[in-house]
Amino acid sequence: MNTEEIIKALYDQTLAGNAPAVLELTQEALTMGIGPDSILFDALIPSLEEVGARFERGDYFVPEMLIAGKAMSGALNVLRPLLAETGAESIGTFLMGTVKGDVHDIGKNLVNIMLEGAGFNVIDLGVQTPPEKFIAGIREHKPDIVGMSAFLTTTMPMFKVNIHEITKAGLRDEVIIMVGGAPVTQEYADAVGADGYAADASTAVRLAKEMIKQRRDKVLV
Ligand code: B1M
Repeated sequence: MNTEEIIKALYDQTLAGNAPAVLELTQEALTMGIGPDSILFDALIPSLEEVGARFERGDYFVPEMLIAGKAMSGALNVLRPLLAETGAESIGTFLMGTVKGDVHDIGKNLVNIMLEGAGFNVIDLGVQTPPEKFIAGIREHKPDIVGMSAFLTTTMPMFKVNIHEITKAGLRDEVIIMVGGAPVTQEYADAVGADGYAADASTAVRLAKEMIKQRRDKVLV
């Protein structure tokens, strides 16, 4: 198979939720010298976008979405060390979680991988994270940034609840709060009182670095 064929096969097999084939093709693509970012952005992510579109049209149901997600996660495990390859020193601690009521974690995991690659120490609270777990995480790990992901319009309001609870616990000034996830927008992030929003993993990394620098510069003035 040439590059184009293997990318197409990865796209098709992810769409079909064929985890063993996706794993095998990912390894084959890497052996051929195809970059991990190309595997991700040219095959896996577009395929999951199509899964979502089919779900919206009623052509796919939850089980199809689930197996496609599993196939993607398997490939992500192989790509993780390659995407996160770095010699960088830790530039800050990032506490991350998907909000309460939400089980989506592929996007969050991808952001984590890219953050680790950029030199962040990432503490992942997992999915369905209630406000008290964010608060306990802040007390325990003293992160520079708290990241919250939400992937459903019904779970996005948890950002506001979390920020309210963090404020009530007296911890709001200690941390930068960043939000993201497919349905989230800059306007929504502003409305709930977050400090930052990013639409994708690489923007999230850039913004996280910028916000940490701004905060440290402010302390030095
Ligand atoms: Co769900 N699901 N799902 N699902 N699912 C979506 C999100 C949906 C858009 C599909 C659709 O209708 N088109 C839709 C949400 C509609 C809405 O609310 N607007 C939906 C629905 C409705 C549901 C259920 C309610 C279905 C049901 O049960 N009837 C249900 C909810 C369960 C729950 O959470 N309580 C459900 C369940 C599931 C599965 C479990 C089957 C599975 C999840 C598997 C898993 O994550 N382990 C699943 C999947 C796979 C999807 C789709 C197909 C793919 C999501 C994904 O992984 N995308 C999705 C459709 C879609 O998004 N196209 C869909 C790839 C990922 C790399 O992108 O997640 O956007 P994304 O992450 C990006 C950015 O958002 C950003 O960076 C990431 C990387 O670039 N980002 C951040 C993420 N977090 C960030 C944090 C930041 C900054 C940036 O700062 C802190």
